[in-house]
Amino acid sequence: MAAAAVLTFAPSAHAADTLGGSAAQSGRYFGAAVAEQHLGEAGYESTLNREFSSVVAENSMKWDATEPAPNQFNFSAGDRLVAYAQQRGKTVRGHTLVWHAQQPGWVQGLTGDALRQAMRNHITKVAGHYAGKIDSWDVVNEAFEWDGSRRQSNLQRQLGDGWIEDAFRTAKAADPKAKLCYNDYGTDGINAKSDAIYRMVRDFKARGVPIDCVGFQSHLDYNSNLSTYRQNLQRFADLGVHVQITELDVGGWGNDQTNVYRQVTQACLAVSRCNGITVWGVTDKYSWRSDVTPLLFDGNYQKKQAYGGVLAALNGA
Ligand code: 9MR
Repeated sequence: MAAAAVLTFAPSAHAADTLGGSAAQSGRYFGAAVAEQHLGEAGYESTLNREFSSVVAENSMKWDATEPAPNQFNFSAGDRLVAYAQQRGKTVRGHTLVWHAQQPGWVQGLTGDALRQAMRNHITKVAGHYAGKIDSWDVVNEAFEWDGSRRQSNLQRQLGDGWIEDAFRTAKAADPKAKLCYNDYGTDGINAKSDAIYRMVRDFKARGVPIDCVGFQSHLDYNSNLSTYRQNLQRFADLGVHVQITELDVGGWGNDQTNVYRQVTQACLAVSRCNGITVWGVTDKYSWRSDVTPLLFDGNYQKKQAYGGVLAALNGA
């Protein structure tokens, strides 16, 4: 009889000293949104390479970028990022297959079945192109309003409630291995919007619609109230999906952001199915909210105070 294999892990002498390394201690990733045009800038690349274990394209995998004309695909920028990540052992999130914003003009004019076929073809071709290379896909992005109703996008108006389910089933067929996520903002606690998404995910799980994860964008401010943030993550996790913090940034408006960054990190660590955190950019200077300096590195790639708070939280302090 073979002896039971005993795996021993050398206890780490000291806590890890990068975001990615520290998150890995609990099996999680710590990622950043990347705009490929900044690759090549020394500080950008060295910070990305040192600190982050996952990347997501800030814009280049969106519909307008990948399918500028009907059934004509351009994967060049996305491919560059995927190759960059693979060469450095980083995982890739895919963002995003279907969204009401950043649709190419030709999609905005489609109605009825033509829009349905265009959506399915887009998902099939894009998820198919990257199949096997994406850890998690944001299949559908931002389909709900604050009050929990469906956003009245062209997809919703033309296709009715079933379009989200249709998108997930199509993505599953195109890339059976990726985790398939629903992603949204304003879901930073228990509220009407997160309630509605919760009901959708519960219904999908009950009916076998393929959904594996929910992304919580978490575009926050230094004084955001996060009193039900962890509880909200946990209730989704309890449905049997992974939860991920997907676009974290914290507007500082001149104030220290450590407290909110720390709370978000600790909430993810407290939920076993929260398997990763992504911040929405590497440096304040290229952030979509650069005026409120919301990221962990300043414009000179210096670590901000909040960086220390996140690192300490990841290391269990
Ligand atoms: O950061 C992105 C910015 O560069 C784009 O101009 C913008 C276009 O809509 O999208 C930003 O990213 C968004 C993300 O794709 C979805 N959630 C909200 C993000 C911030 O607007």
